Amino acid sequence: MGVLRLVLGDQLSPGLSSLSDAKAGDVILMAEVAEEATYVRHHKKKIAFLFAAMRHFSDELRAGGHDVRYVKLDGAGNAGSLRGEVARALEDVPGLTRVVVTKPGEWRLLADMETWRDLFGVPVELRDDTRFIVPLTEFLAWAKGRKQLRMEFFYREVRRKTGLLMDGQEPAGGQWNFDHDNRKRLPKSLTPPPRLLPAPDAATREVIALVATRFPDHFGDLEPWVFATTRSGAEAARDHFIGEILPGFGDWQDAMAQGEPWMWHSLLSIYINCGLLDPLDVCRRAEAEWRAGRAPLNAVEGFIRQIIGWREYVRGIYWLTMPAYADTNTLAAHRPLPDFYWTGETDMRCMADAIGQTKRHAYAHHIQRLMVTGNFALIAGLDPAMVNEWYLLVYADAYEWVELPNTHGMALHADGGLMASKPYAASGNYINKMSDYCGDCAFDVSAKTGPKACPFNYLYWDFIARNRDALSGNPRMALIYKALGRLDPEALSAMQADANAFLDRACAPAS
Ligand code: FAD
Ligand code: DLZ
Ligand code: SF4
Repeated sequence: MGVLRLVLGDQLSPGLSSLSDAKAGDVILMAEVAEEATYVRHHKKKIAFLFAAMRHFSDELRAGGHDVRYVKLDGAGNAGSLRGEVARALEDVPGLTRVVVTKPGEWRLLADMETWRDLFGVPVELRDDTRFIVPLTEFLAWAKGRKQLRMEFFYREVRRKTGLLMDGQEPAGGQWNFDHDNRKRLPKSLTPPPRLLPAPDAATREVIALVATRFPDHFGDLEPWVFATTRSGAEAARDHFIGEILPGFGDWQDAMAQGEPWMWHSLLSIYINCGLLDPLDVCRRAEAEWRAGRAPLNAVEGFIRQIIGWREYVRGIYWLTMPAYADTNTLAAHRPLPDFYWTGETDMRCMADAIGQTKRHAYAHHIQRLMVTGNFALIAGLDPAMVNEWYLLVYADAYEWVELPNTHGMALHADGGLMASKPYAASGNYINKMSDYCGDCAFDVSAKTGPKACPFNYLYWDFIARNRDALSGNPRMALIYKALGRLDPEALSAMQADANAFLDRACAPAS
């Protein structure tokens, strides 16, 4: 009487709830399946990373004495879906009478799993994912009855709950948040530090070849390889970040520089989200650096806030609001995605840089995702469903529970302001302030209209004018609508005409 325990590609944690009572006679199923790789056409590097990490984790489980049924993508009889592989395992292995799985991070898969009991005629137990710091029931209790679900207040609760950066009842350093110290532009004299970018091992090379053959038309490059695919490799990346990079994380958190994809960011989301690293453990190690005097508080607080604040918060928002959340489109944005989101070929230097590195590495840091590609999508009025799909497939750390609230809510304001009290809309001025992109751009960041004008400038004012009904009642937008009122009507019309002409060209279907 054994149990079939399904472990998904982003559940590579030995402490997983579905494994907590595993015993002799049970079978752990892991499966590389076409359906998960193609329901959105994931970046080649993302698929290769996950398959390689899954293969290494199956070795870890076997070394721990478990019986693992690992189905490779090109394995004989691969059913092509998780559902199909569970059915095949129940058929092939005698004596399996139950299925246990930790709940997935995407609503579509959870909805599917909820049909499995009827489909297979055996009990299917869906267990909570306990790898988060705040159980969903706690988040739902926090959210209940609140008019506004602001991350900052949630974050303070998690600081108190975990004791991270607390001196008794008070926040360390006397402040909860040191963000105002974290908005520096990178001086020309400073170069970001070199990073630990592991070469692929044999298992990873095998998977890279498999992905190249099976998914040649998917977005993105397989080379150069930049990710660890083992737990020890992820731990080395963590230790390298915490020991060498973390002290600069705060100062340069919002800065961007041409040809510098990593800056002082941790590059750890990919490992945390698939279970190779534990989020609370990473935060405790970061705190220890501050307590030992090796990293400043603005860096450590900023880093910890992203993990125990933003990461936990967006997960709560996702499960609180799905599935209706994905269908909202409160700014009625309907333009299709311009082709340059796929090719990176545009004269806008900032967009070309952010999309180019996304193609190369399946990575862009937060400010590029929010204030370059996200900001463009927002002010251009791109269709949220298309933008969400893009973000879900291009980044190696993307699963819908984390990608959707960040894109739909934070970047696109498509949820009517549930997540962000005002849209993160900005003109070229913001990008110029935080980067060195504009100096080398074909467009002029100080020009507002005409063929040389920075598109972010006229798109920004077109966005503000277009959404007057939806946004002008927001007190945080009052100054902007005052400024709109002061604009010379002819100048505004010229910007609106430029915006429409630009978007008609950019969003035209490829011939
Ligand atoms: P760092 O800048 O070093 O931050 C440290 C850690 O904090 C990250 O590893 C991550 O675990 C966490 N973190 C930081 N910001 C966020 C956030 N807003 N939400 C959740 N966790 C956060 N993050 C994802 O993990 N997956 C996504 O699919 C994803 N999509 C995004 C889409 C958009 C439009 C935006 C604006 C942000 C998105 N983010 C996403 C959040 C953030 O950009 C990434 O977590 C971060 O860039 C990952 O790189 P890093 O590990 O170097 O992060
Ligand atoms: C993202 C992904 C990919 C590309 N492939 C697989 C796979 O073949 N097998 C698997 O178990 N999981 C895969 N995943 C991760 C799942 O899509 C992920 O578990 C769900 O989206 C829920 O977060
Ligand atoms: Fe981007 Fe405009 Fe600057 Fe060019 S001028 S890099 S388009 S912000």
